[in-house]
Amino acid sequence: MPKCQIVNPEHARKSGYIEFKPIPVNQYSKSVKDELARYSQDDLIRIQRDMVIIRTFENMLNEIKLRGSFMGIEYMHNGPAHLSMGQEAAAVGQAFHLGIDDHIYGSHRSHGEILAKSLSAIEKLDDKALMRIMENYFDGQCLRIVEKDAAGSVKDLAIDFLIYGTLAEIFGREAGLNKGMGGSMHAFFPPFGVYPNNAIVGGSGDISVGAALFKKVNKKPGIVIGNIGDASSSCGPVWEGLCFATMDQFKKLWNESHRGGLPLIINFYNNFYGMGGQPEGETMGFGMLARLGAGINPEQMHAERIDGYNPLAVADAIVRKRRILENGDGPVLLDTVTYRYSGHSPSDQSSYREKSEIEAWQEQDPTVHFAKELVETKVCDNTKIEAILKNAEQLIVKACKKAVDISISPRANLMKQNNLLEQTMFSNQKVDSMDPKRTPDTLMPIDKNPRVQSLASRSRSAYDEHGQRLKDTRCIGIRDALFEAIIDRFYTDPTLVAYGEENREWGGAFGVYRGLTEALPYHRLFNSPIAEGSIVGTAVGYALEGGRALVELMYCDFLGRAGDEVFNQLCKWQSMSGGLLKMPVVMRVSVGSKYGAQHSQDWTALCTHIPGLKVVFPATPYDAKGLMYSALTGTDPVIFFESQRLYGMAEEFFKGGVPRGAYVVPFGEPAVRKEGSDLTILTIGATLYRAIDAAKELEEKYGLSCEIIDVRTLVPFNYEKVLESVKKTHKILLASDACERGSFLHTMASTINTLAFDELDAPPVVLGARNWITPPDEVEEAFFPFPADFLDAIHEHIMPLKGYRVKRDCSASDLIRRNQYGI
Ligand SMILES: Cc1ncc(C[n+]2csc(CCOP(=O)(O)OP(=O)(O)O)c2C)c(N)n1
Ligand SMILES: [Mg+2]
Repeated sequence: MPKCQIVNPEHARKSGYIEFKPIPVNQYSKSVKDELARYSQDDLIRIQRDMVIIRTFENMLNEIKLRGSFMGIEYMHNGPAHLSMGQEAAAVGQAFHLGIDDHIYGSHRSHGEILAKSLSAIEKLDDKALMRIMENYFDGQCLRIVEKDAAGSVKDLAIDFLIYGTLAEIFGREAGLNKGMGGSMHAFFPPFGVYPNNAIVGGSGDISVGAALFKKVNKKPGIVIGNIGDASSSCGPVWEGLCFATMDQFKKLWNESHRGGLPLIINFYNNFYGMGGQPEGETMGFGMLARLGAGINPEQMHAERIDGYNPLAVADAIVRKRRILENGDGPVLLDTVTYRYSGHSPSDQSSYREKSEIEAWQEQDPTVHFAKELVETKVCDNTKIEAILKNAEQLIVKACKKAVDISISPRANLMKQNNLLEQTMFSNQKVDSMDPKRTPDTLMPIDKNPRVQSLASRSRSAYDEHGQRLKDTRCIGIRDALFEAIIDRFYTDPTLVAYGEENREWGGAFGVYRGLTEALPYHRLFNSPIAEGSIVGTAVGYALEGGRALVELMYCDFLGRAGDEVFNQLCKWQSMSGGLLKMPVVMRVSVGSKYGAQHSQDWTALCTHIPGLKVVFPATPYDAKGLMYSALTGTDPVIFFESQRLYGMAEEFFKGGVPRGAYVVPFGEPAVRKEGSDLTILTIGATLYRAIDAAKELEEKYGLSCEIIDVRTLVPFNYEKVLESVKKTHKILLASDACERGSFLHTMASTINTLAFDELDAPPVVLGARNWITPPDEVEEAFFPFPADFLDAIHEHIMPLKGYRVKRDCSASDLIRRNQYGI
């Protein structure tokens, strides 16, 4: 709690009522005639054209999915196609007034939105800009295919590009908008302001908030719209996103220069169904979706229900709501009424709804009714309306022929070495500043920072000049080393923001950020709601827009709360975009101790299992600082593990201690902490220090010389040093604090087996924590691997230690027993 906001008991205990304002429901009542002053004839015809292009596009996909052919073009499409026939007016109305700088994020049902927003962008861009976009997009790969038989204007070419690029993406072709790696549910095209569409229901609910945060923090033009379905209104990421988006601090605490609400519209395309369940009337209790905004903030999110069957009603709402956002009074919630005629997907038999219901909506079909109004108002005649349809069919047939033809539209060859996915799972770039032209907003010169000054007098090393071990409190610890790297980055990269729970006044849960509060304005360091999903999801959105985010989840035990954001979003957008987007997000998590079952697990295995994440776990201050530099100058998502046991740990290994200036510890290279010849011990994180104690005992009592290797980085990892060591020692024990079952060490052990089987005298042995809950601190010795466990494991499974008696049974039969019980 910032000290400037006093919690006054007199105010808090006063009696009264909260009052709600009426929520507008379908208040727009103008006709085309009424709007003739606002829209030119061309505008209105274009609205009709865009709706019809979308309808024809979706009809084509429906035919292909259901019958394997469209207008004589045969094709089997096995992938998904969530179609939006019936929803065109909502998408076109929304897109009409949006500019290139306005970004939309969407869902699995977003073909219509991609086309609508892009058609609107094509109209607004001049020929030169359009050509530049098409030529530069993946080196013109898509353009080359469509320009061969181009005959019309540049805008016509751009429309061909859009329709072919979208369809080729849906069919998984390399010339598709995302190199065929996104497919139907994830296709997008940033140059026209179309940002990632998400197959996870509600996925854009927090990602779009992060995108709006980026625009606000970095003063970028435009607004963000998060388009999500009505059934996503129950999802955690959506609720967390709403809470994050409406934090009071934007309007109350952020500096004048950045004060005001997020430039964000959370728009629910309300087609009244999930797959088969009905949010209104069945699975939710809000009565009407627009009510949701009412409880979120005093502005009730300016929520409204608007008629998505009238493109002009939607376009009108976007203009009105944009004004609210531009006045700094956002965000806004829209409940856009619409309806899908097709099933959830083409295979769906619509058993959950009456045919008469579908027909009732079809009778009000916007493509028919709007056309009728255009003719009645003499905007155009029926011949024009028919020509629009004919033209749409020609466009779609042309694109479809090319997209199904494997000789014109091949798929990416993923069998070859260094293929598209090998190149794009990580972007592996080094970028000092994501916006080098700007100077970072800070509150004081770095050398005036009180923590920087106080650290100046600390020893950089754990040892004094006589080799005496100093008290940790007199030295730079891991906590300080992290701070040094982080504050330096804040003074280099203006886009860098850090947030999470208790990040500001508290200084981060474990004091890493102490001193940053004085240095940084609110918009660069702030407390988030206790909403881990949105902490990570907004960071994803922030990065997709071009910024760098450093977020913290306190304990890695809370990873589950951000499950989808970590396991489906953070890790996948670089490759799902075909390498177009970068994901410079560093997520700090700590491995706890002393706090029992729900606060003390090592969940490295969960993260290393996910393709697309880099995972590091420093155990020394030198590495903590150097790895943090690597993480904060990289362009990939990094899960940065820290051990609470080690925050105060001083530098014992690097001669001269932690350097004062900047340096990088490259990802992937393990460190040999101690050389030896009889046995290799490989460790992750804090187990390093217990391995050192075990090695001492092994040397003193049993004459065994141990080589200790600290992995430092789990993903990526270079095995060379480990293999060299094994060639020398022929034996290896791998130890970490993670539960043994499913531990990442088993992957490492298996790789070592594969690569060095002939060198080994015994199988690589994995020593982890027991496969239990973490018990309380007082009895944790029975759980985590301590030196005696190292000796037990070595004695029992690698080499007998003369005269040694195991501390507890870890024989083969006990191993079998424990596995039989799943413990
Ligand atoms: C987290 C998650 N849960 C379930 C699904 C399966 N699923 C896909 S679409 C869908 C219904 C979504 O309904 P809504 O959000 O209203 O969007 P609509 O399909 O109506 O456009 C479901 C349950 C999913 N993709 N993601
Ligand atoms: Mg729905």
